[in-house]
Amino acid sequence: MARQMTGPASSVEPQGAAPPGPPGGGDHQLILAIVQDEDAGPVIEALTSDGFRATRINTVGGFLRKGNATVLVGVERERLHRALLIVRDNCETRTEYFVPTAPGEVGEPYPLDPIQVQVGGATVFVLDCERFERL
Ligand code: 2BA
Repeated sequence: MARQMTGPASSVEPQGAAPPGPPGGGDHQLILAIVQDEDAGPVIEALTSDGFRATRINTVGGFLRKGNATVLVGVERERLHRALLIVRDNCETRTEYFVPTAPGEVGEPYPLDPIQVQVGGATVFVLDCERFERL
């Protein structure tokens, strides 16, 4: 099951004891964090300095069509909170502008007024890991 976390810092506060893992004994979770390009380096550096392993995939946002980064972090359940704090603390909210277009009379699209959007900090999904192995 995926849990999306955006917005307030309280989202990453511990909610009591860690919930039990899924049947079958999976004790790992997979964090899938979509971050802005500018934040990806600091996020990965901070994670690895704290003993986490992380993978960066260069991705593109569907709305702005701008490059961003998806950071995958496999974590033991009891270290999930720490990893989420690191992601949150290394991602900024930034203002971007999106210029929509409308079809023109001669086929050439023409630009409309720019739309301002707030991007980030991070869009985070946490998935239960059915199985984790290093082969
Ligand atoms: P984009 O899809 O390029 O979206 C960039 C920002 O544009 C979003 O920031 C949001 O502020 C705005 N935006 C997105 N879709 C919109 C819409 N239909 N109408 C108006 N404004 C819209 P964030 O929410 O911080 O998202 C940053 C990036 O995270 C997204 O880049 C996308 O790559 C990813 N993302 C966000 N929510 C997602 C979701 N539910 N599933 C998968 N990826 C998601």
